[in-house]
Amino acid sequence: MMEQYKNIIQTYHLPQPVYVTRPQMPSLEDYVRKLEVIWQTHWLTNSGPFHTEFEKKLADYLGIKHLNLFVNATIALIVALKSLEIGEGEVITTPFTFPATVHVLWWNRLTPVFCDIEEKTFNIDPEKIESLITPHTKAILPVHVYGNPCDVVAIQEIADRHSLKVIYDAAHVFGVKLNGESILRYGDISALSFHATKLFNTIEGGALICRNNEIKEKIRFLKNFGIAGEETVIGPGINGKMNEFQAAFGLLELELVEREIQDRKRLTEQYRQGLKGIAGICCQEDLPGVTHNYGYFPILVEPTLYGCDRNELYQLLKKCNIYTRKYFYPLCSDYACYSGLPSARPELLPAARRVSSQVLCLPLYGDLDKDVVDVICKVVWNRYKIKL
Ligand code: T4K
Repeated sequence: MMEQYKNIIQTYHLPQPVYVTRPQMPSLEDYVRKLEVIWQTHWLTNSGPFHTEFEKKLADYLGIKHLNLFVNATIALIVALKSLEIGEGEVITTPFTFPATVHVLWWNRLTPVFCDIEEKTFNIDPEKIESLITPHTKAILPVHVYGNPCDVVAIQEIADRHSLKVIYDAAHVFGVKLNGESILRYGDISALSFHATKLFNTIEGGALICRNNEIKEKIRFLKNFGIAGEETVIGPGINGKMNEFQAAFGLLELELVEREIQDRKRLTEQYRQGLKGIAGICCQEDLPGVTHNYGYFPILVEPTLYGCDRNELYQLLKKCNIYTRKYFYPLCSDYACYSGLPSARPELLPAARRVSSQVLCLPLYGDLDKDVVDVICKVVWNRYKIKL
């Protein structure tokens, strides 16, 4: 297969590997200054001074009120479901996501019910939700995939009609706004991820955003073993705390994130321009009313128009030292642990199947060289020209 690509590989092979992302990091000097404070105080975790400062500054930056920091988004989502006391039953979610979204249901003894997605945003399709609701349905768990907001209004209307909770997997929407307001204001709870591969990172990390102080307090106990005082445990909890090293990192990242978003925006525009006119390569556009964060750059590869399928393009780019990712392939509904569920039947999820088989996330991060973006676009173009 690669024989016909010899010329492309020879011309465009990059000397250094380029990965789908590269974490933004503060300057080492700045971080060392924070570490010196930790070395003086010996306060390493359990709501230390950096944790307190970061929690407040982060909530201010995001324009929301009630926020709890977490060690990562997965534990945060497990706690979110516990905090709403929805008990056992079914939760409607998307198969087009990272495994964590669905696994947190398993940890809560809840059964996932997979709903198909919208072709345009790759998010759960509100028009398909209602027919999946049964007397056992407890909640909806949508994901704002790649930072594109779900149809939050339609989802809330359905939830209200059927008295369901809404928990957003908001791992990708750091800083995203809808009509000038944070997207994190929607739903009962939203969970952010600050994993190293995210636009905004604290090495590992996450946060829950909820609607009121009562739930915020409940979450605070749940993430700290249920401890309310030296001699008081008010219920079963877990250890979901963010430590001081993560919080200190996060404080410095907050100063850099606006610049990171602007750099990614510029590169996104360059990609869109560079790939324009290639039949069978489809890029996502900005959505009306949305302030995007440019966390990912996904394309869809339609094989009959483009001339080869997504997997072949992935391999070709890899030969050029360009490591793209198939986020999210396979679908969660195809994992052995979930494929036996009635809602996992392939014919019920046609849009998710198509997107999952065609999607490819191209490298995107603030200090990605614009010449590299140019090379990536040229590889995609040159593969297309073989077909012409
Ligand atoms: N919900 C959704 C919708 C999510 O996308 C995620 C996480 C979660 C929930 C759970 O959040 P957390 O519990 O993690 O907070 C990565 C991340 O590990 C994962 O956090 C993320 N989603 C997912 C989309 O991407 P992998 O398996 O692709 O990671 P990995 O290690 O292959 O990294 C990708 C590339 O990034 C590497 O090829 C090189 C680069 N990289 C990675 C790391 C870790 C670096 O340059 N430096 C690094 O330190 O899952």
